[in-house]
Amino acid sequence: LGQKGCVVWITGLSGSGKSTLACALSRELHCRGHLAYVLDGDNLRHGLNRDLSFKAEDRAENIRRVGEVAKLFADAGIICIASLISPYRRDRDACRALLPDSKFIEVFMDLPLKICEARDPKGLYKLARTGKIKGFTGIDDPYEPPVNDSN
Ligand code: GGZ
Repeated sequence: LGQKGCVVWITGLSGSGKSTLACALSRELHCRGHLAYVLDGDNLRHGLNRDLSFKAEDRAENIRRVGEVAKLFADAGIICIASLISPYRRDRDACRALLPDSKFIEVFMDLPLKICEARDPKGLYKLARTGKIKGFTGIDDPYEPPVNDSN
């Protein structure tokens, strides 16, 4: 017991399908008899992380907190699926460093900005393009894709 706990960390742009994948993965794992729990960035920003903005320091703090919580779930033997934009490599690496390498699985939703923007499920890209949201990831804020050093 407790040996199955790990963190699946899903990173990518807004609208790239992180939450959809997290939800589908969680359902599939439950069907197969595993304990899984989703930590979704957008949801957590209404509770645990309601005090945080989208400036770089606050994104770092957002990710740090979720990384710590995800580690607690993993320690409890649960497969924790974290879905956050987590745009900075440094912040993601800090979460990875909390766990043994085999217990932190990074998943990159490698979707071009163009497609995410065309989907625009919440109309946020449109607001960002027209300057009504400032510092939107992919528009006027950075996203650093993972580098896969196993290739
Ligand atoms: C990026 C923003 C922003 C800005 C609001 N930049 O697609 P969504 O709407 O539902 O999910 C996004 C969510 C991002 O929260 P995260 O906690 O995942 O971000 S991070 O890891 O960077 O801390 C998006 C919405 O919040 N949103 N303003 N300026 N996304």
